Amino acid sequence: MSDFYPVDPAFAASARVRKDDYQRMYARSVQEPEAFWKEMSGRLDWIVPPTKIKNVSFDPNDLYIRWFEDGQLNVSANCLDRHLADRGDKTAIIFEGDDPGESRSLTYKELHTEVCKFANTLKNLGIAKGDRVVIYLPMIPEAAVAMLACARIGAVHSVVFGGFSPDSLASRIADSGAKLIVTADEGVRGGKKIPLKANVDESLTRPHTSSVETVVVVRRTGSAIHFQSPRDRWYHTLMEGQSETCDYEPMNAEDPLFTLYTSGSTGQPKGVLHTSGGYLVYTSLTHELAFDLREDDIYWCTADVGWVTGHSYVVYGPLANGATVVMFDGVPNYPDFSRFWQVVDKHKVTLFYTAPTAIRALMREGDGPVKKTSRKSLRVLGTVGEPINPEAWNWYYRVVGDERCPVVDTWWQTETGGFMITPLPGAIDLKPGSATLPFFGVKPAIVDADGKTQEGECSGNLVITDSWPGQMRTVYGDHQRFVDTYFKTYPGNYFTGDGARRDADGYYWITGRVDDVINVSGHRIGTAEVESALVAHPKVAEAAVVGCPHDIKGQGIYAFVTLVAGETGSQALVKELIAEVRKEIGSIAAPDYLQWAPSLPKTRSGKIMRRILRKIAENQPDQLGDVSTLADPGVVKNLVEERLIK
Ligand code: 6R9
Repeated sequence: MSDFYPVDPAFAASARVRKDDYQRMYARSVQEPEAFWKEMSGRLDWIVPPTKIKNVSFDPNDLYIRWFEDGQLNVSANCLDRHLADRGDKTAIIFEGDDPGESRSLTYKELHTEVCKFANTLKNLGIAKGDRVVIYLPMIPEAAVAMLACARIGAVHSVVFGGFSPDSLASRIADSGAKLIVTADEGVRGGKKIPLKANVDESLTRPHTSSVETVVVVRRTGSAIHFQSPRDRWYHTLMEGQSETCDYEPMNAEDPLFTLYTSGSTGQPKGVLHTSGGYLVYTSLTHELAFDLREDDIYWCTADVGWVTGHSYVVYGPLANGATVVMFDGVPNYPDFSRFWQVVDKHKVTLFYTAPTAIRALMREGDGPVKKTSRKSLRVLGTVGEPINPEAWNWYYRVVGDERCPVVDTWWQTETGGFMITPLPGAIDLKPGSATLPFFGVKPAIVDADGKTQEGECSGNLVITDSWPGQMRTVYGDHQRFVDTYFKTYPGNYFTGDGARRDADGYYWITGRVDDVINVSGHRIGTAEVESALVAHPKVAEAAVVGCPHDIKGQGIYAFVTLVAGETGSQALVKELIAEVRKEIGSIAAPDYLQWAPSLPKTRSGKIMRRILRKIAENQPDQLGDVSTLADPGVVKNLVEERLIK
């Protein structure tokens, strides 16, 4: 197992960015950000080109972030219309269904037509610029159509992952005040049906969801569903007879494009708001350079559109670049563990982008399912979502890529819009487990707990010291929360919530979240959300949730639960509580371990000491650290003895 892979000279020879380009362009991007980003903004078609490039203050008392603020553009026009002349007949989307027998594709011309028809549909249903639309769909082309149709008319979409429960969906509807929902009768994943429309029906019985006037339903499986007139409308019926053209709305660069809800350390998920100009410049540029995109590439990102990776690197970045994108509505192990590689061979995929959790799950099945496929079309492999362990990295490189394809480990967040620290495959030597060096315009720094900047080789908390165009602009409806969450901890800096180490070569190694967020299979779960789902049960007095090591998921969820006086824990109650979390949030948040806690370790001021619980869940009882500040140190002894991972 090697820990260093220099850039392959043959790859570099024709790469978009080589070593000396990287150094030169990076230096320019941070020394002259205005000039650099003005030039980069030229990659888009602007209705009114921007003259004001950057206008930013990270001062928590006077925070504003504006990029290209006097420019006007339309994101959907940039993803579609401008390609029609040269790429009209080029494939935009290759759809691959859960069932290997199901695939179809749309050219840029066809996608443009669909988007125009759906944009007209939305307008006819009374949706106008600034209105919010919730999208709760499987990974089908209609998801991209709905997103781009919103962008075309200036409506703000909020995509909700199809795995979220009716309650989670309801809270997102309530927070966004959406007027319309786009959903499907059902989804299908790994051969199993997901009752999307029934979930929508249920969510709309919850409080504060009465803003919804219309539910548009895509027919995916054809199963019988409940239809409520006049609220519910079929997508295919609405689309009949719609005009195939639709003028796009001129949008200011800083007009909202979408909100996407993501978990933080406290409270309910936040609506991360991204705007139009900076976001598209940033996602398209990062996509082009990190994957070394060519005109004839077939690009496949396995992420669901319900996550930011699906927004930036299934839909907006790649389509703005005129790329051919595979949209996959299945799972890695259905019908069998070869599926990813069968799809690669079927569609001659050249650029492949997935998550460490999928790589680890496939690695566990051995080399056989990979080796029976060709994969010779592959050129670049990517990973995202969580730190990748060097063993999985090497397997991905050696077995999947046949030691031929550079692996780009892209570190970024919902909040950052696009890649922040990532290799550029023709320019940056690789070290398995490191996301390597910052992208253009990104200024990372590592600070200690007091905010003191560390120099050279060091470890600590990762901050970004200046703005980049893809940065989120606010928390929807709660600007103060945006300021408090990201800019108060280390004033003058954006705080990422991640820990990192920098080595002697200046490479960054992300060590994971330093806040109360658990990264389960690359998905962020707030401990507070799981705790509130648990305490909602009448038998639960108190709950504390922490992360624990998990071979496949990276991190698992470990819950400590204190029952109300008089109740005793049983296996049946464990099951019931886990089911409760599933119902309240969704399966991804279901605890892997649930330990009964007669009481929880607390400080004298009553704060739960999670540091201690984390060590217990990590099976490191000898590293509990200082327990002298505990109100009752005896509490810990019982929890250690009864721990579930030994
Ligand atoms: C894009 C996305 C963000 C959190 C982030 C970090 C972790 C993502 C990573 C990574 C190490 C990588 N993360 N990519 N950690 N190496 N290449 O995943 O967004 O869902 O908001 O999660 O994921 O902890 O802070 P999001």
